[in-house]
Amino acid sequence: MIDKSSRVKVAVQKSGRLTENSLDLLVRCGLKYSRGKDQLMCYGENMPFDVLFVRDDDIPDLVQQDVCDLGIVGLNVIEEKRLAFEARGISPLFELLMTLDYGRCRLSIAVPEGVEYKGVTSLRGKRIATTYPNILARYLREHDVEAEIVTLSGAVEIAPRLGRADFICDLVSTGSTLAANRLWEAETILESQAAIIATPVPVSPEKREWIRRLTMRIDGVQQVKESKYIMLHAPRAKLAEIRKLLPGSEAPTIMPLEGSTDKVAVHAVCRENVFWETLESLKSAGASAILVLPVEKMLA
Ligand code: PRT
Ligand code: ZN
Repeated sequence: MIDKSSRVKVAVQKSGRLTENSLDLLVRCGLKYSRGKDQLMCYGENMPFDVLFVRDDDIPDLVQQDVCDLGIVGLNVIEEKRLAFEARGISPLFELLMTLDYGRCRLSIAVPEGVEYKGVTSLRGKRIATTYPNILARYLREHDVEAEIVTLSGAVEIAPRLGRADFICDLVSTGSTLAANRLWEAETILESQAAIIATPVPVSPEKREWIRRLTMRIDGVQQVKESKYIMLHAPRAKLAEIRKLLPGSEAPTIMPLEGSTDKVAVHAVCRENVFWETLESLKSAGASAILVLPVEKMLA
């Protein structure tokens, strides 16, 4: 019988933009899991972590109410809920543990083509449609602008065409949805990415230790993602030039090549992505037998 109270419950978006990356991250941190029959939970087989699948908007509430110990969700949702909880005088609030390197987008105010806009003051007395009323209200307050916030649950981008609002405030990543709806991005009010939040209720020492280990592993996973291991042969005379071309690398290992006096082997960990252009520059500088390998794990 598994003791459920010592297991860390993590809320993850059931099906959406954050689902695949979040599960992938947990797997990279070493979690092996089996999916429950109802598909609502995953049970960790080798680590005491269980995953609960829910709508992203419910994640801050589940963590705040200590139903889940951790939750993975966008900063946009976290911030909106935090402001709503604060307005209701709820404390202590869930804790932001760390940000993650995916789910990037921004919450922006957008203006319909042909509508005059001369900066934030143009919003004065106008209607702005959004699904983020609290973040928008804070922004307007900070800019000393009074406007009417029209809170919608979705399809914000069509509100101006339907005559329900003058402007909108919505998430943007590539900007193509705005363009398709003949809107342009005027102000960014929040930069967002996925993040982990933790329950405001103190957890047992065992759980705390597992949460610490998870965040350490996530740090490691995020560091190696861009890292590459480069191996190449270099003419001794060109070594200085070639070393300068290796992106984000510390001191490389330099080894003699059997039967060659003028060439050496160079091995280096590069902490930035290695593009084709870099390989071409290395080759032009005299490097040969260039090999780029992914780094699987790293513990500094
Ligand atoms: O069903 P559930 O409620 O769980 O999912 P959801 O539909 O509310 O959320 P989902 O899956 O769309 O997004 C989950 C999270 O991903 C968001 O809360 C953000 O943190 C993050 N994210 C990153 C985005 C985007 N990029 C994004 N582009 N969320 C939404 N969008 C939408 C945006 O609202 C707009 O409609 O995509 C459209 C704009 O995209 P571009 O590329 O055309 O600019
Ligand atoms: Zn949602």
